[in-house]
Amino acid sequence: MLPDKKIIADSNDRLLKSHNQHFSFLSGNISHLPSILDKLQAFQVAIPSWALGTGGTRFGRFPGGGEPRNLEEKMEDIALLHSLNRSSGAISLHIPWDIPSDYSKIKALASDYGLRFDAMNSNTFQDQAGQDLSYKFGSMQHVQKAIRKQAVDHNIEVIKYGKELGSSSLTVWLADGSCFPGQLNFRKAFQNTLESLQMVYERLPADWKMFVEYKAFEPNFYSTTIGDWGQSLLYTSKLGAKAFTLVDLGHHLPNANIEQIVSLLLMEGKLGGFHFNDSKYGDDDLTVGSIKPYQLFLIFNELVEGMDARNMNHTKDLAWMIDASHNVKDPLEDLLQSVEAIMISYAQALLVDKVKLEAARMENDVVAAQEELQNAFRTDVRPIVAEARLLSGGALDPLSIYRDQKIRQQLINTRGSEIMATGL
Ligand code: RM4
Ligand code: MN
Ligand code: MN
Repeated sequence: MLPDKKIIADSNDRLLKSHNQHFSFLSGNISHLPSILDKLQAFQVAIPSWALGTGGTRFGRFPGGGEPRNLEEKMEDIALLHSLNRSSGAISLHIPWDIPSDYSKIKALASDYGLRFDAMNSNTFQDQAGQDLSYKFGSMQHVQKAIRKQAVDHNIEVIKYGKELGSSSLTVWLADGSCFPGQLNFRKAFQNTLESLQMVYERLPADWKMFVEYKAFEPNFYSTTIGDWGQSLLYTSKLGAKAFTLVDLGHHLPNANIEQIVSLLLMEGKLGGFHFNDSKYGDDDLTVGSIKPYQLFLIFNELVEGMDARNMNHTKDLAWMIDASHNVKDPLEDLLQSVEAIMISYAQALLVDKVKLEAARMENDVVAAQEELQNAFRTDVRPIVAEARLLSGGALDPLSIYRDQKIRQQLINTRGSEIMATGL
């Protein structure tokens, strides 16, 4: 289903004149444009294997047809996105939703498509068919050792799959916590979880990283055992140098200052992974940039600043993943929009004049500091992002090709309209 190179080239030809006008209008004023374009071209964000199907809520799920029937077809969908935007060249697998059956076949397919295996995700928030013990009252925190061991063993198995595929990181997100006061001894829950994480950490290959993701609430509504960045940082500090905190945008209480959180985690060398989505209320998993684009820009500004302060490589030194759901949109269109929003915010963050901003701060010139950030945010950088795509062999307008080629209909024709992809 990958669009022919000629289709992309023809579409670009049609749009080129107008694109060039917009791009040259912008480019005259930006001195470090070549470096921005290089960074945009290098930047890749992983697509999780569960995001290719129509998501759902706990009330219902309305599959849109043509969903991938297996891991191979999920990879085909990501390759399709990547061929259009050249920025989604990685896949993040969720186990057991997407256990690879034939490693060499899956690896060969990934290399054909130019995809990398990013972080592996374990799942101890659901019970699977045939599973011995239930996670109803938690997994790594559980009062029963046998259940904790089952969760640990599962994570060790996930590492094994990842090693076979060439991944080099494990993301642990736990739904563990309590729904009612009195249900849990917080200290024991923490200690059990730490001990379980340590058992997994011991089995981490030397060149691997482990990401500990936090979330404020849901599915537990009174306490979450890894509920915020402070708790995650406690675990990752105690675990060791290969353990890092993972920030998921939707996992905070309303109005949390996420940009400050990422800044401090980077300062400590403890930010390892980042999940993109957007939300109005909680873990809504809406399209990136659809609700609070200014916040996304402010976060990106701190990410860039904090990574530069530590000489980190923007592309390789953090694991970037989209973590969103698609209840009412075609998932592939939604993912194209998400990647575009990420690239826009990243480009805007690269526009900020750090020297001027710092000078304004030193003078306590609050107005100048705000102006510097908002000048960048209010610049329409879409022609820069499109130029980077063009230079990488992608499409000037990915979404229009997807629509003009009626790709969803083609997918329905080959895969059928009744399929529900594995995932949430
Ligand atoms: C959780 C969390 C994890 C994701 C699962 C599916 O809310 O964000 O990162 O893997 O959802
Ligand atoms: Mn997440
Ligand atoms: Mn989430």
